[in-house]
Amino acid sequence: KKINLAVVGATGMVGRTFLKVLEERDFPYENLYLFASAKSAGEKVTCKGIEYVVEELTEASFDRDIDIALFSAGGDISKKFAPIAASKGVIVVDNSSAWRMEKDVPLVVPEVNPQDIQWNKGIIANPNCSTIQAVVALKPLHDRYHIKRIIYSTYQSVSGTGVKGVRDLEEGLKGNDILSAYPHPIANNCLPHIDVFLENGYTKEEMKMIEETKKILGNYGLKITATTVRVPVFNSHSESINVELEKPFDLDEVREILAKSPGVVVEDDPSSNVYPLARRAAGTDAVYVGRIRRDYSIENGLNLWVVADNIRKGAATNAVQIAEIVAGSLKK
Ligand code: 11C
Repeated sequence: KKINLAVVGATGMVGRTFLKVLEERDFPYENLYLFASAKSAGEKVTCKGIEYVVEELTEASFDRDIDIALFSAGGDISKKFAPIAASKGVIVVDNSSAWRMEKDVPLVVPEVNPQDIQWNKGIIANPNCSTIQAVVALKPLHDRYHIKRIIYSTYQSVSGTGVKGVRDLEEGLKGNDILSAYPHPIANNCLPHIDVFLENGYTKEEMKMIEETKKILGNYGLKITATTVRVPVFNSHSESINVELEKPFDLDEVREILAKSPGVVVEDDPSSNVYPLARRAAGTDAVYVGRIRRDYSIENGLNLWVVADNIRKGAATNAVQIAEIVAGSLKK
């Protein structure tokens, strides 16, 4: 069954990756409509060998027969246009943070909580990139051993900031420290500062990881803390994840469980220098897990190193996977 699909924010970094992923996965759409701001309207982009002209997003954009819309045009656009689209019968898969914590909006990672898609009321939220890769790795362990506490420490690439972050690093590596994306040079630096600082001393990125993890795992009693750091890497976020499990575990069994889990690739052979690497994860859709070892400082403590491409699995691919499930459930 073919459906009509729209992409909002089609010319942005995630938007272009949507088109690449739709093509790679041969998403079964009949018609594709591409929208962006007035500034980008008129640009031509290609998907599945067909050239499309990007249209300006307006309130009338969804008056056509559109079944699903992938949004990645920032929180303000989503706040305004996702309800308009939903009111016209479109199911929105929104990559911004605008709707994620709303009670009647499912927050979905298909490998973790696909069942939550069912109770959508027209908007389904795609989680933050750093949360997505973490929960893909943690969910199978939560199911088997039950997680009590999580400590996230992240090493996040500049593509998470968008084109400005990428340019700041490119220029910085040439010795030209422009500060268009960050308050300090990113080249040869680590900034313990992603998104804005909140009153509690955490950054918004840290609180997103904490709150989104609880919602996706459906466990608001989980104890979680996070430190998120921007590092001079172009693509892929890396995360050190320390977890305290309720039940005792066997390390070989942990490796086996992870290796069998959908979306996970275990790369864990330290004696041969094999562990997940940002450069190798870039351009792929898997969540790589390695450095699997005990935390001897507590009972049932476990350490993991988790890496994934933040623009693909962390954004575009995850949204397209959600859209595939929605498309499968739509009847015309
Ligand atoms: C970053 N995680 O790496 C952010 C980007 O809420 O979708 C994605 C922000 C979001 O800077």
